Amino acid sequence: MNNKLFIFFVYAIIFMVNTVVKYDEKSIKILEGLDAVKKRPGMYIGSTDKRGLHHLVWEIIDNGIDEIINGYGDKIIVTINKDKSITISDNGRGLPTGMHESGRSTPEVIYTVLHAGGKFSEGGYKVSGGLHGVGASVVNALSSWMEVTTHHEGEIGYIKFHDGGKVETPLKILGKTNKSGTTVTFLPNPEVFGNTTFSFTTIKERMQESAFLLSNLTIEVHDLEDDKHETFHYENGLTSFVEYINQDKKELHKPVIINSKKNNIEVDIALQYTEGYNETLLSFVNNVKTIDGGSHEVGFKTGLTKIFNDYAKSNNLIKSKEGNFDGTDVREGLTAVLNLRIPENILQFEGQTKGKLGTPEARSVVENIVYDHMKFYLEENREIALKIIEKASQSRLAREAARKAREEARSGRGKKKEERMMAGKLTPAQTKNPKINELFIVEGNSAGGTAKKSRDRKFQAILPLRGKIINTEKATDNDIFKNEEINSIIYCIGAGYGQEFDVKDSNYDKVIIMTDADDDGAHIQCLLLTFFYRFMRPLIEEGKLFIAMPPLFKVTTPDKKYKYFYPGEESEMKAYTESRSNYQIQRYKGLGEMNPEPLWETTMDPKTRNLIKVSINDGSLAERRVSTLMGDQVEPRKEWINENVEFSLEDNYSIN
Ligand code: 1YM
Repeated sequence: MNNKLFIFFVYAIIFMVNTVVKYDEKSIKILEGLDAVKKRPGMYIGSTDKRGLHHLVWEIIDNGIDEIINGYGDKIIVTINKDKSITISDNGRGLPTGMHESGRSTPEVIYTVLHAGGKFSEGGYKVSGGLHGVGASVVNALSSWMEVTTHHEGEIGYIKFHDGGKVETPLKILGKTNKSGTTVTFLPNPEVFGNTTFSFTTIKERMQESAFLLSNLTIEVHDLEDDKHETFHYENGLTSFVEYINQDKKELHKPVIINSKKNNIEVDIALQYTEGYNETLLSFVNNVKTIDGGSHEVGFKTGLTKIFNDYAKSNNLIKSKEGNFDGTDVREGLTAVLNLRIPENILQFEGQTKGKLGTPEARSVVENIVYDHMKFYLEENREIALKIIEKASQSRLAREAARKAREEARSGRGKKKEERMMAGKLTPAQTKNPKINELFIVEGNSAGGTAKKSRDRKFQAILPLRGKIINTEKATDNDIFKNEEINSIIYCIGAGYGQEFDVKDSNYDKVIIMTDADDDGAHIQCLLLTFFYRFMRPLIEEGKLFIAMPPLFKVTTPDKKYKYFYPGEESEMKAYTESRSNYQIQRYKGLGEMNPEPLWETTMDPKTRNLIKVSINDGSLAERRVSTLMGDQVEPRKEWINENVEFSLEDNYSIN
């Protein structure tokens, strides 16, 4: 070999070694990045429960939706597969298949480098705010395997990963195509997620919401395991959204549409008043739901309150001695959806889950737009204006009457005989400490009797309910407040109800619903939850409403050892009994049949009991769910129950 050739070889080897070393360093870094995700999944996706599991799906879907928002493509398909994996595809441009400067293919980089978001091209579109945009690589890191297929500029590219992001098949070109788009399939790692079953309902509801917000988008959702399919497409966007929320209610007018732009903030609003009393306000910013509201909602409320007061005054509809409408008066029966587009440079999300808009400008922008638009609308539509003002006046009257009644009840004056009787059913706690006291609402007198014997009388009060309480979703206010059981509850809690409810006045730190572990008990729970949701919602929002979990079985062995089993633990009990030769099973048919000690130990003793905290994950869904489950129409209820009720106990009872 001549010298030149030798030197060339030496250089070639040095070059190769260098490249390999660099490549390895990079790959180690990448794996370290993904390892961090595996070690602390919660930091990246919030949690590893059902919510976290679905977060993976939103992450991938959001990438597809971003592509469509940018004007590429108009369709997303989500398919839950039989093997528990999930496939998401869009018909956008497809992922580029070229090599990245690191020597890896672009799809490999997107799916293995943490925070490879921010997209590729300069001036590319904005990544959605909130929890989103943590990157497709996080999903890969938490998956047993993931496959990505891209149809891009005439070529089909394919890459596969396994074990949380290790490349199994590097990007290869499978052939030619005249389509474009991206398809991603992944199987969540069962070691990370306790439960890896995707919920068709959860996905479907979220996709429907996206379809309402993006009127050119079509979304299909399929569940191949249960053979369920839905397609969403709403040309009328937010208008359809509001009509959908109000579908079981009586509306006062056609939805009002507001679309305007100020200081670079684009505001879309649809609103519609109904004959009912509930307020539903939903808001989104850059297509991300702002569950905890924020400056835009504040602006919306202020603008609305101002315009109705100004309109009523200038049209002599408020007498000066009557005082102004407050916000809740002008929002009674209102359904409104806000959707804002805010440029990235002034976009701020706040709060623990980043569900609250911080951007201060949004407040005045929305307030002014709402004020101006509604002023024009009310002047143009006098009849509708009068109907809404009438409703607000009624609300103000009711509010004032309730306030007076509450003041009287507090001062003990005007306490009626019936009220004293109702309170007579209550077995109060010995001390009166609202910071620690607990109220057990118990089904039936016999269960009430056991509960009375079981309780710690110092701080636990027992209120037995005689029969089933009235369905507050279906009944008129008049019937509701004639109902004795409802009155007892309101009276015992002592903090008012409805708009006048003030959680600070509650006599109890915890209100605990304690029913039998059977169908009847579940029904009573439902009725009580509906009541609390409608009339004492802050009690739920403040985390003060609970459901007790009495056991269903007690298994005792000859050595006098025993163990309790709860609804849904049938298989655990089977395993327990099968591992023992001699045992006795006791089935509790109801709380009334239990002895005081076991009831105390399993269900009432704060040290040993398990309580389910009732929470509202998502206001609009809760609203729809309560309407569906407790309202007039039978069909939607049947459908929902058939689709969703597994008749087993879940660890978190949330209205979501
Ligand atoms: C089913 C999931 O990811 N679609 C998708 C993603 C991307 C592009 C197109 C795209 C973007 C750009 C140029 C650009 C990208 N996402 C990322 C990242 N669907 C799905 N469709 N060409 C194609 O922004 O300039 C990078 S490209 F990093 F955000 F994941």
